[in-house]
Amino acid sequence: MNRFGMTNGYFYVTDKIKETFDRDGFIVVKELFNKEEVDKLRKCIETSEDIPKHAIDLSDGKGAKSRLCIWNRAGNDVCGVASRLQKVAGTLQALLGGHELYHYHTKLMMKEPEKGGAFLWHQDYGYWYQNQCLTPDMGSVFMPVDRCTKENSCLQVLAGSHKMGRIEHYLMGDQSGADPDRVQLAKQRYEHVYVEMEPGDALFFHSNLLHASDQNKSMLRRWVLVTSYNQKINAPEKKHHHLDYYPLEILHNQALIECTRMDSTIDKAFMDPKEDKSASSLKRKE
Ligand SMILES: O=C(O)CCC(=O)C(=O)O
Repeated sequence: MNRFGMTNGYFYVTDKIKETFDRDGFIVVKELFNKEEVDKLRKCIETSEDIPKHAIDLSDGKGAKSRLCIWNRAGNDVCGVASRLQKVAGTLQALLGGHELYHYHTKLMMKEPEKGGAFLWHQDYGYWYQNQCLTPDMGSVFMPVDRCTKENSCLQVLAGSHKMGRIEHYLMGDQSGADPDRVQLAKQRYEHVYVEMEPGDALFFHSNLLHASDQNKSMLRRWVLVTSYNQKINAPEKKHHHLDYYPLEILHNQALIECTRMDSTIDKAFMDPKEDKSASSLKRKE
C-alpha cells in the first residue's frame, strides 16, 4: 500500500511513509491539493500565453507525438508557487533524506484526446546522469490537473525498480528509453502498477524508478504538471540545458490559495527539449 492522505491540510513524512518510498520508489498522496487549489493550477496552465509558445512535440517512435512544455525556473505564478510549497517540495526533500533541494525544472505533459503520444519506459536519472549529476538523489512530483486512468494513459511504474540503479538508456524516436531487454527482465521481477489518480492527487517518485505511459487513445484529455528537484549537494558543475543551483525558498502551504498571479513576473526560462544535448548524446537504438 503506497497511498497516503493529508492531515488537516498537512502531509507528514512518517517513518512508515519513508520506508514505503525507499521500498517502492514512489508514494501517492491523495488530495494533496484541494479543489480550489487544483482549479487554480488548471486555470494558470490553460490561460498561459507562454505554454503554447514554448510547447513542443516529441516523437514516441511508435507513430504518435508527446506534447510538452518545460521551464527551468519555478517562477512566482500559481504553478511556480505550487512547486515551492512545503507539502510538495518539503515532502520530496524529506523522502529523499532531508538535504536541501532546488528546482531542476517543471514540465507540463499534455496528452490530448485520441492523439497523445506514449512515454517509453525510462528512468529520469537515465538522462540526468548525462548532465553529470553524480548521484540519483533526485526526484519528481507528478501532479495531474485531469483525471488519470488506464483509459487515458495514466503513469505506469515498476514498483521497487529504482533498486536496480541506473540502467543503460538509448535514444528512441525523440525520447530517451531504458534498455528494452533490461525492462523486460524488470517486468518479471517488479510489480507493474497503473497509477490511477484524481486531479489534486500527487505522485512522488525517485529518479531511478522505471516509468512509462501509453498513447492516449481515449476522448479524455490528460494534462499533468511534473516538477523535478535535485539536491543542492548534487548540483553538477557541467553547464547544460537546466540551470545551476539557486535557492528554492520553500513556502507555507497556504501560499497557493493566497497567490493570485497567473503569469510569472520572473523569467521562467522556458526550454526547447530539442536543445537537450545530453539526451541526444545517447546512442540511438534502432
Ligand atoms: O506524463 C507522462 O506520462 C510521463 C512523464 C514522465 O515520464 C516524466 O515526467 O519523466
